[in-house]
Amino acid sequence: MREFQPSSGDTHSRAHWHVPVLLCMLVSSLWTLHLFLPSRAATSDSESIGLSITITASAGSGFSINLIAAPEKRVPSTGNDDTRLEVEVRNIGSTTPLLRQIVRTGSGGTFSGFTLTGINAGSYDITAKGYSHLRRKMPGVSLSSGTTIDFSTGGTVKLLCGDVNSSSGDNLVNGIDLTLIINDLTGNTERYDMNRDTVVNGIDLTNAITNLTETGDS
Ligand SMILES: [Ca+2]
Ligand SMILES: [Ca+2]
Repeated sequence: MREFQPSSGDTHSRAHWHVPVLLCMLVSSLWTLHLFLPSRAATSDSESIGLSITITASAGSGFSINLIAAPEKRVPSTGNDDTRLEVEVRNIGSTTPLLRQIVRTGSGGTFSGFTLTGINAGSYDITAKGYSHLRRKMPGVSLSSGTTIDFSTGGTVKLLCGDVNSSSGDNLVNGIDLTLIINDLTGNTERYDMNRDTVVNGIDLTNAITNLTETGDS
């Protein structure tokens, strides 16, 4: 028997058959790569996204001023002016505070180093309200580092007493305030002790009645 040997013609025929098949496989692979790989344009777009610059307007870093406020009816009338003082800084003509802060003034009615955080030096309305007193506003004052704001105008103007309701008062003296004082007669609640002689009595009630229906600056 003769063992089968491929002729040279068979070899040529098989190679001839393989060429188009390999070409088809190559085209198919390239097409698959095109579908699943991101296009060049898409890659460029991705690279351009994510580069942004944020510019934030900077608020003032703040500065400190000094305050003077004198509550009325204190006995003695000097060296007895300490109070819980609520201070607001506002844009001129506005009643919305840019800053509200409560401080405790000393016996001379002064507070040094009141810091206006986040506010630039300039002109503002500034208000002060005592713990038992109506608000006083100093309109359009120039504030900068070291400024002293004297709510007593050299000791000639005092904060009116008698507003003792709610946490900070309602800036009005009326029957609600009088009732609170009456209910503490013979007591020693600091807020009802208008003259600050450590006892709440008829003198404190009379001081509040003097200002009945008075309202403070808005
Ligand atoms: Ca009141
Ligand atoms: Ca008293």
